[in-house]
Amino acid sequence: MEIIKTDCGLCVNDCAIDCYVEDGKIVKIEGTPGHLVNNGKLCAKGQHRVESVYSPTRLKHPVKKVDSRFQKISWEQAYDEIATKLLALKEQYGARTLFSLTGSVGIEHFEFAAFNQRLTKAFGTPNMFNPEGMCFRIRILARQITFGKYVIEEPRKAKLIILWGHNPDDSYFPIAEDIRNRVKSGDLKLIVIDVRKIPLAKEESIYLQPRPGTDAAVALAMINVIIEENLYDQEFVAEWTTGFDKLAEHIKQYTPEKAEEISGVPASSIRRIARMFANTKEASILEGVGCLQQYANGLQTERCFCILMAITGKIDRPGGWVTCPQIRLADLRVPVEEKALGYDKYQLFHQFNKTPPPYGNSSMMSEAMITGKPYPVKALISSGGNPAVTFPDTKRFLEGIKNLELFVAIDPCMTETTRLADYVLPACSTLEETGIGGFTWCVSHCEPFIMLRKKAIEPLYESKPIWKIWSELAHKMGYGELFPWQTDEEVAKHFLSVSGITYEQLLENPEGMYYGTKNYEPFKEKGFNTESKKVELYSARMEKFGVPGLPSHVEPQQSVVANPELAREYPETLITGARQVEYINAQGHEIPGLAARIPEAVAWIHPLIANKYGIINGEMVGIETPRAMIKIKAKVTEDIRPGTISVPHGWAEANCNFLLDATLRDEASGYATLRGNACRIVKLS
Ligand SMILES: Nc1nc2c(c(=O)[nH]1)N[C@H]1C(S)=C(S)[C@@H](COP(=O)(O)OP(=O)(O)OC[C@H]3O[C@@H](n4cnc5c(=O)[nH]c(N)nc54)[C@H](O)[C@@H]3O)O[C@H]1N2
Ligand SMILES: Nc1nc2c(c(=O)[nH]1)N[C@H]1C(S)=C(S)[C@@H](COP(=O)(O)OP(=O)(O)OC[C@H]3O[C@@H](n4cnc5c(=O)[nH]c(N)nc54)[C@H](O)[C@@H]3O)O[C@H]1N2
Ligand code: SF4
Ligand SMILES: [Mo]
Repeated sequence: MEIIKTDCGLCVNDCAIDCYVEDGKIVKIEGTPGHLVNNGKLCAKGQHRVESVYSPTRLKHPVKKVDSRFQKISWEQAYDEIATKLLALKEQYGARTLFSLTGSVGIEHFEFAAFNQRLTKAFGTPNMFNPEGMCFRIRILARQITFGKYVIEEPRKAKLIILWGHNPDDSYFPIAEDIRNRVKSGDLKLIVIDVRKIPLAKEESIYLQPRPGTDAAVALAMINVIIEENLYDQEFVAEWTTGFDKLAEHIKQYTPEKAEEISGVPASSIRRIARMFANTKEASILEGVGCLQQYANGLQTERCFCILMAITGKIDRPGGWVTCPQIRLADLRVPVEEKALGYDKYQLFHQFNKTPPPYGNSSMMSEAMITGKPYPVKALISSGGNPAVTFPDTKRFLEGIKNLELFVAIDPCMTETTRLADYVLPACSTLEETGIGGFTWCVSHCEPFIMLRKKAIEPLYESKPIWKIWSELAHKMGYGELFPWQTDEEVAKHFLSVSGITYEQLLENPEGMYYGTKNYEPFKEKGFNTESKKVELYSARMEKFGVPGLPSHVEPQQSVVANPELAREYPETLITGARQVEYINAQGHEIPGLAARIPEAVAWIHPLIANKYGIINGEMVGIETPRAMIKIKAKVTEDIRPGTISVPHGWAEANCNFLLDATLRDEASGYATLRGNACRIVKLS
C-alpha cells in the first residue's frame, strides 16, 4: 500500500492528510500525525473524505441536455459545441455577454481561479463572479485601506481573543481546538460576541449577545472607552497613525450607553471588555470569515475592528494582526479593457486598489441576467460552485438563467446547479490532480507555509483536472498559445517559477515547507503601505469614493429600527449560514455517515419566540420573509438571542437563499445582505 501525503482540499483549512492507496484506489485517509495545520486530526468531512471522492453523485462523462434530458457526449463534442456557441454569442452581443462564476472552490484552489480568469479574459469578458464578491474580500479591502496591506490574525500567540461572529468549532476546527485547550489551561482569556451561544461561549469566557448587525456600535463604543480613558497606545498612535483627532471627535457620540441602546449589550460589559482588550498586549479580534461582512454595514464594521487593533498597538506585534509573507506565484491573468459589473456603482470595491479585484459584484449578477442591463447576458459557465443553492435570492437566479442561450456547469458531482445546465463537464476532485495547496498564510494559521497538493489516484471515470478543462476549451476557441501546459506538473512548475522555491523542493518536503519568515514591526523600517505611510484611522481616500472615512453604525435595512412598518408584519430577525462542521456549504449531504449526524436542516428559535407562535421542538415550521417562505424543522433552544432565527445555508430542500433579497446590499462594497433580514414564523400544523 502506498501512502501519499497531500492536503484534504475540501475547505480552506487545508488539513494535511495521509492517503492510503491500493491498486489505484484510495482505501483510507488519516490526518498527518503532528502536522502544523491539523496535528493528525480531521473534521467530520475529512473523516468521510474517501466517500466524497467515490460519491454516487460523481459525474462520469460529459453530458448535454437534449429535450430536457441529459445525453452522454464525448469531450470533443462538448468542447466543439461550447466553443462554437460562445464565439457566436461574442460576435452577436460582445464579450461581456459571458459571465463566469466560480464557487468557494475557486478561492481555495489556486489553479482553478487562475485558469478560469485566463480564459475569460482572453475571451474579453471582465465578468467573473465568485464568493469573494460576497465572502471575505472586503475584510481584506478594509485592512488594505487602513494599513496598506492585509495583516492577518495570529491567534496562537494571543493571550486574549475576542471571538467575534465566528464559531470555529464548526468552520475552522484546528483553531477551535487550540483555543479550547489554552482557555482550559489558563493561558488564554476568551470573549465571545455572537448572536448564538456557541460551544466556546460555554467554556470559561465572557459572552455577549448583540442584536444582529449591530456589532459596529459595540466596537465604536469600545473605541470610545479606550480613548476616553486614555487606554490607547499613545506612542504608536502618535508616531504611526493619522486621523486620530478626527476619530476622537467622531467617537464621542458612541458612548457605551448609546451602544447598549442599539445592540442590547450592557454598557458595563462594553466597558469591561474594552479595558481588558486595551490592557492586554497580545490580544486579537478573531472574527467570522464572511459573517459580519455580509451585513448592510459590512465594510465599515471591519474598519471598526481595524481601528480597535491599531489604537491599542496590536498591529504587526505578536498575537495581534501581523504581516505574514505571501508566496508569489505566477499571475496568469490577461489584461482586459472592459470593467466588471458594479465597477461604477461600487467604486471603492473596484477602484481602491491599483489592480481592480478580478470579480464583479455577485449581488448584481441575477439582475443583469434578468433585465439584460447594462448589456445582454447570454452565456454562463459555473464551476466549483452551486449557486442554485448558495447564491442569495435563489428565485431571481433561477429566473436569470432562463434567459441564457448557453449554460455550462463544471463540477465533480451532479448538483442542483449542474442539473439546470445545457452542458455538464466532469471535473476530478483535488485528490486526483497535483497542484499548489496548503496555503496557511490566509486564515488562522498565520505561517508562511506551503505544500504540494499531490495526486493520489488518476482522475476517476472520464473526469479531468479543472485547469485542463479550461485549457482544452481555450484551444478550441483559438486561444491555444496562451495555454501551452500539458501536465499538472508543468502547471505547478509554472506557478512556482517566480516564487523562489521549486517543485522539486516541495516534492522533497511532502508534508510542506516554510517559504519565508514572519517579521514583527516591519513598519519601523518601511512605514505602512498607505499614502501617508501610516495607519489611516480616518481615510481620505475612502471619501474620494463617496464612502465615509470614519465608520458609523448603520442599521440592517430591514431591522425593527430601520423599517418599523415592515417589522409589524415580520417581527423576527433572520440570520443565515452559520456553518455546520458536517457539511461544506451545499456539499456532503449525500454522504451517509454525515447525513446520519445531521439528517435535516434545523432553524434555531428561542423558547420565548417558540411559545409566542405555539411551536414545539422538532415541529416543521415555515420561515417567511417578504421574498418567500421555506419549510424547516424548529430547534427550540436557549442558545440563540430571542427574536433571532438562525437558518443554515446549503440545504437544497430548505434553501434559505430563497428568503434573501440580493438588492439589499452594503452600500460601500455591493455585498448582499445575508443576515439581519425581517422574517416571521408560520405555524404549519
Ligand atoms: N444565505 C447564505 N448564503 C451563503 C452564505 C451564507 O452564509 N448564507 N455563505 C456564502 C459564502 S461565504 C460562500 S463562500 C458561498 C459558497 O458557495 P459555493 O461555493 O457555491 O458552495 P459549495 O457547496 O461549496 O459549492 C462548491 C462546488 O464545488 C464542487 N467541487 C468540490 N471540489 C471540487 C474540485 O476539486 N473541483 C471542482 N471543479 N469542483 C469541486 C462541489 O461539488 C460543489 O458543487 O455560499 C455563500 N452563500
Ligand atoms: N464545516 C464548514 N466549514 C466551513 C464552511 C462550511 O460550510 N462548513 N464554509 C467556509 C466558508 S465559505 C466560510 S466564508 C467560513 C465562514 O466562517 P464564519 O463566518 O466564521 O462562520 P461561522 O463559524 O458559522 O460563524 C459565524 C457566527 O456568527 C454569528 N453571527 C451571525 N450574525 C451575527 C451578528 O450580527 N453579530 C455577531 N456578533 N454574531 C453573529 C453566528 O451565530 C455564527 O456563530 O467557513 C468556512 N468553513
Ligand atoms: S477542516 Fe475538514 S474538510 Fe476542511 S481541510 Fe480539514 S479535514 Fe478537510
Ligand atoms: Mo465563504
